[in-house]
Amino acid sequence: MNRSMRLVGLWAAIASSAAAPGCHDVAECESVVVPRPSEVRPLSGHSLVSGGLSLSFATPDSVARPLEEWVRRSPLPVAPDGGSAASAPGHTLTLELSQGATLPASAEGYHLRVHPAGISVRSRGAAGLFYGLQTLLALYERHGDQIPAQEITDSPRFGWRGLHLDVSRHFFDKEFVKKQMRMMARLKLNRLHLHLTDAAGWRLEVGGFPELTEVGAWREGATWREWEEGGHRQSRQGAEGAYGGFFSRADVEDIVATARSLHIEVVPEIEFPGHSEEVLASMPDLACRGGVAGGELCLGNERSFEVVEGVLSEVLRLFPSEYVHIGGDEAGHAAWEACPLCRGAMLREGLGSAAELQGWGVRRLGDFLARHGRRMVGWDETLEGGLAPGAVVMSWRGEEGGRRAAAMGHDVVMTPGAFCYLDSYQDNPTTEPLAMSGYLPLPRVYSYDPAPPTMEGRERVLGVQANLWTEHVETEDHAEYMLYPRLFALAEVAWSAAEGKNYSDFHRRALWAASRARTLGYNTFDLTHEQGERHESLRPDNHRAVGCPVAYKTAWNSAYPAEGAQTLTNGLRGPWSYKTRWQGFLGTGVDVTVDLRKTTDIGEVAADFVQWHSAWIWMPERVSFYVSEDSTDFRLLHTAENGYPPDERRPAWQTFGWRGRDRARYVRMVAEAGKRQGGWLFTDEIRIN
Ligand code: TNX
Repeated sequence: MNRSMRLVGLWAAIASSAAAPGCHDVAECESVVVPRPSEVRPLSGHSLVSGGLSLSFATPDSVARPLEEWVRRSPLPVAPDGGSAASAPGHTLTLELSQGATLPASAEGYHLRVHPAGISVRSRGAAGLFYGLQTLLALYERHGDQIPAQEITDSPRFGWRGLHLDVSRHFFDKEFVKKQMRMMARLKLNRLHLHLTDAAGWRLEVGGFPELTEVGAWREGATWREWEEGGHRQSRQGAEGAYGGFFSRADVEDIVATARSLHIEVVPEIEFPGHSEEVLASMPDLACRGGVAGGELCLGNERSFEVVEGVLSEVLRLFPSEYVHIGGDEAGHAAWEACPLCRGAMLREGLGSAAELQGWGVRRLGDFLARHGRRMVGWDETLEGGLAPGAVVMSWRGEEGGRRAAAMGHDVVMTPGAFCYLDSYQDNPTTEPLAMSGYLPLPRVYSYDPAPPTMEGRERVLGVQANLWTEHVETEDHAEYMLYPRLFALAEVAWSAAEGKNYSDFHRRALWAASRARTLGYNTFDLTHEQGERHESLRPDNHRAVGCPVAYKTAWNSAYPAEGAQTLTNGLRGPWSYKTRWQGFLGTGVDVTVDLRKTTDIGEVAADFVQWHSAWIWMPERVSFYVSEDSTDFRLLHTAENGYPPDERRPAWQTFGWRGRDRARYVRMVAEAGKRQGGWLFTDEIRIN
């Protein structure tokens, strides 16, 4: 069977299996559309699309042609010759550009009418017509040939509805990118932010700088981890064992053309001035001179700006986007501070610190882009060194950067790690594939509000974006597994009004959307088998020490205080995320004593610890429990040795404890940290029974 026959067969199967028996009208049929439309009004009857729709356009040709092409390639049934509108009135699909007063104000909004007399989509803009078609497609896939009559009025909450894809840490080719854009379009997402460059690989062919793709695009180590553990070694195109790849200019043209047809803007990111080891490997003369190693471009060397502006010129030729992202995150300062050229630039420009030096460099690029009619976007660090007024801030280190930027009058895109980082775990971290630190299940993505009513400057929030970093994402299947269904939730956060949010309704629609996605060949996480939050954390544990005072010989770290002195005896055990309920100790181990308030029979003492390698959190080497009558003389009860391998990257939750028979008033726990980087220990709830 050839490919197109297979596809036809597949679509036929979808269309027939989609019709849900017994679902006769909208009031009865639960909507399946993701993201949830603003308003759905049931009408009576059905629209019959069997036999194919005939298309009718009340739009200029330039709008009609791409829409018609999209419809013809879509699963929507179209009469073979396009049909004659006059001969089959009930089978007409009319697309109309209109300024009608009842239409949503946004050119991305639309009005869709499904009626026995025909189907119409009306909008002020081509994008709105396109989104109306996406909704129609979802209805068709759900109901098949008989779509219950209804009217939908819909428009987006935000103009920036984004997905970020890191193609540097692992390279994903243009076919993969186009496939994800097709799903984005179904979800009414309209910005694809491509992280094209980073230390682990440069992914864009640039005229005039062949070394960037001959050297910078290739590394030793097929996976990011091998490269990382091997000491960040760059390779060369064609060298044995070299891993890499890049987009040729033709690839970019293809991606951009596809994006345009799907009403997506591709926002390219060129990392500057940090995360640039691959550039330094390609052009060693751009490194600082002071003998301190770093992954930053030397900002005192004019050649750095010549190269970056040369690269950006190519970027501007290839990407027609309004926005260009210049990175700006996580730049170290040590190399600049030691570098005579950078120090010279600071003196010359009157810059008091390395942060100001970075701000100066970023502003230069911002001016460069503005002169070419584009707007600069940067990660929230770009705010620190003083930012040009028109620049857009992408807030990733929590929401604070975004809030500050908005209050200062900058446009912002919210993409805080705690809600938008799809490289974190979506389910039980002990059984899921290795991911970045953090637990971000579907309900949490869905719960996010990028611009709550209380936010100062909330009108500055352009929108919201999900980020998929790919340090641990090595294959296409894995990337899709991390994206879906969480991207459905993000799409709904970005498109649908915050009022009327309802997770169980969304969950039902997400199950449907995930099953559609699988039929279409996307590898999604299986939501039907979601395990959910750590069970131990779900209900209070009413053990004997609940509410008892705890004396701390070692102080918790102020970054992870949990509930302060109450944390370890509040009856609540920690969840998958180490950021709540768990108390963090840095470099000191843990030495705490629980006062049971009177001498008590005890049969069990236990506490939990976490190991989370990517967050530098380790199991203790050993945990000893002591008892005492007077809190002065302690007798050892038990020492529990750690059995979990310190090098194991898979996160783990382990109980260290003792069972037996004893009597005591004071119970002391001493957890010793190993000699690991940072030496974080995270513990929670000392349970005594
Ligand atoms: C932080 S988000 C980074 C990325 C990493 C990511 C991993 C940002 C601007 N920088 O370089 O890939 O964390 O979650």
